[in-house]
Amino acid sequence: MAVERTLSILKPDALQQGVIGKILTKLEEAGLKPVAMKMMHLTRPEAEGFYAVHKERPFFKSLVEYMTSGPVIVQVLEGENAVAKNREVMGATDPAKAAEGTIRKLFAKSIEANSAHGSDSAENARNEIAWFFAQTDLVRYDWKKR
Ligand code: IDP
Ligand code: MG
Repeated sequence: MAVERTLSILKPDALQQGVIGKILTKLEEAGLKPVAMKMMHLTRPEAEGFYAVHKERPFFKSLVEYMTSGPVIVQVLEGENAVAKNREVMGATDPAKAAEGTIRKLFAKSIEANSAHGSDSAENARNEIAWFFAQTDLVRYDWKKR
């Protein structure tokens, strides 16, 4: 399995609850390393653009309201099988259905305020990373040293 990258967002409820460190610990323990990271307070156009694939969904307006309701951390995670690994550590979209020990099971408030975002495919990961970061924002690790 190759080292790959994925886009991760720690959503407003995670920052509001003060669980950034606990979430990052879970991700690091799963072998994922941040290679770019920034705090943002998303504007409406940024949130609408990022979630454009969901614009016909009934929850779109509410999702945009929520994602612009407070600060977030947007980060690029790198590691073996990073896209699937991040989603595994996050757990199911609905915290009521998320597996024990997952980020969403532990911290999510609702199916909407569900603490974390993770890209769902390698192609979407590339597009989502490019939405938030320039190539020059990404640092490099020597994976042989781990
Ligand atoms: P994912 O984040 O697990 O990939 P998606 O279906 O891509 O889930 O939905 C994007 C985001 O939209 C979710 O993480 C959640 O914040 C919100 N969302 C998804 N389904 C619902 C819903 O039924 N009601 C309210 N918000 C939802
Ligand atoms: Mg999704």
